[in-house]
Amino acid sequence: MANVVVIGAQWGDEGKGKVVDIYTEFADDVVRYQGGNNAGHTLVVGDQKVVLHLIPSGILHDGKRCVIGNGVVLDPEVFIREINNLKASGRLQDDSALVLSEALHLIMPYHKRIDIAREAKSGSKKIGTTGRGIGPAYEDKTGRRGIRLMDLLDEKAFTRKVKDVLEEKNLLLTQLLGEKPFTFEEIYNEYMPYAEILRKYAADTSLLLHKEIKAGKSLLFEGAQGTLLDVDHGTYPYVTSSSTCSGGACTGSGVSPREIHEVIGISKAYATRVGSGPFPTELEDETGERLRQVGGEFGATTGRPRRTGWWDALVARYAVRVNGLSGIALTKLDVLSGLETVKVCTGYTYNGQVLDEVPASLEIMEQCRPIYEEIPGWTEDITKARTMAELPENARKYVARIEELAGTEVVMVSVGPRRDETILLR
Ligand code: 2SA
Ligand code: GDP
Ligand code: MG
Repeated sequence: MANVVVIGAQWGDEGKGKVVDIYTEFADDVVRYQGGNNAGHTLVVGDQKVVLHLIPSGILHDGKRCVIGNGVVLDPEVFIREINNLKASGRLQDDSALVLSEALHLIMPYHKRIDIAREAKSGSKKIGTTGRGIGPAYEDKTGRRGIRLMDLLDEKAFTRKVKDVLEEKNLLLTQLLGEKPFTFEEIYNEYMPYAEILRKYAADTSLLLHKEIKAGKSLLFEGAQGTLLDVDHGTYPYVTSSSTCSGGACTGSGVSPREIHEVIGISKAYATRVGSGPFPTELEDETGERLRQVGGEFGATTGRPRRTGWWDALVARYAVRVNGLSGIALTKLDVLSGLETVKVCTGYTYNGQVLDEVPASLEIMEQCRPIYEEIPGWTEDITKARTMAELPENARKYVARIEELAGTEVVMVSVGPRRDETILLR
């Protein structure tokens, strides 16, 4: 019985989907607590590839409950599409396996239009968002004008609240962004039918999780995106709008920090980033292209090619610190097979100085240059290794060096996309 938070220790897409899938075996409830359908997990179950954006991957396991907490922003259209797809493939036969917080905020049609229009207008200052309306939905949440699931379930409240915000949204859309406005009727006609589908999934999920804990059940918190994309701790403003770090698991679910026992960070054996923002170890050469092709580094949501680079110890130590990582799951080690040498970044140079911590200032981080240590590579295919002893010596040395530089234990090494292509160390 342990409650575990799994988070991305870099810029997202570390392979959280696969690792969460493995940990799900030991959990009773899987909880998402931040983000929305900007996330994308690709899972390989048997020979089938499953991509999920909103619903926790725990839904692929029988007997697990999946909870979407208050900290998530939910696009009802996408949610309904995911449940329909799951049902069509014979899953989610029991609707009580999926629960939505009635306090979560909804992504509204104007959020998506604003997100896309702002990005189109921002030229070189583009954040590179996923265009799913995530930022504008969180703005309304903190601005106290969001529409929550409980509002959608109460026709009068929904009507009043949407009418209240629409005037301002339409001014923004038409006057500043040069876009079409929305009529109240078009939103009402689209969203009211959603209410009837969503009603059976809605509950007070903080209370439900509290009761699960009291009953001795184990919870698994599934993070989306990664530490450096956190709105507080990431490379602001090149971040997403939610709390992707471990602290977000508590605020985004209504579970107390005293109930969390483990925090596992997922770190890829190299690094990737989607969208704009500083990335000191980025490779814009053949090696970077090789990592992208061999690692299949293309966004699960938008299909965008991901930027690629070497593993960065400063980023790892930062993730250990702000999340309180009790262990690291190192993924995609197999992607490095065949490289003559592998590099890890052990420091940055900035203005003639050596830095050994991620700088708080974006302007400084943008000018940082990496200091590398070279480690000899290996040529063997490692996807069949199930113990450390089965790895080539240089791959073992690489993992040991990462453990040393990050300052926390490596608890799992992933050597392929499949569930069984894993070395479990704890
Ligand atoms: P947004 O849409 O407001 O959250 O975008 C803000 C920044 O956050 C980044 N971001 C992501 N980075 C990596 N992976 C993400 N999810 C998808 C996936 C990515 C995709 O899991 O594969 O398919 O494009 C994700 N979501 C948001 C984004 O690139 C912006 O830099
Ligand atoms: P997430 O957002 O962190 O869940 O990651 P994504 O699903 O967006 O991207 C990770 C991709 O890497 C997926 O296509 C996985 O199937 C794949 N993957 C996960 N672990 C491994 C691994 O150890 N080796 C290889 N080659 N692929 C992996
Ligand atoms: Mg992803």
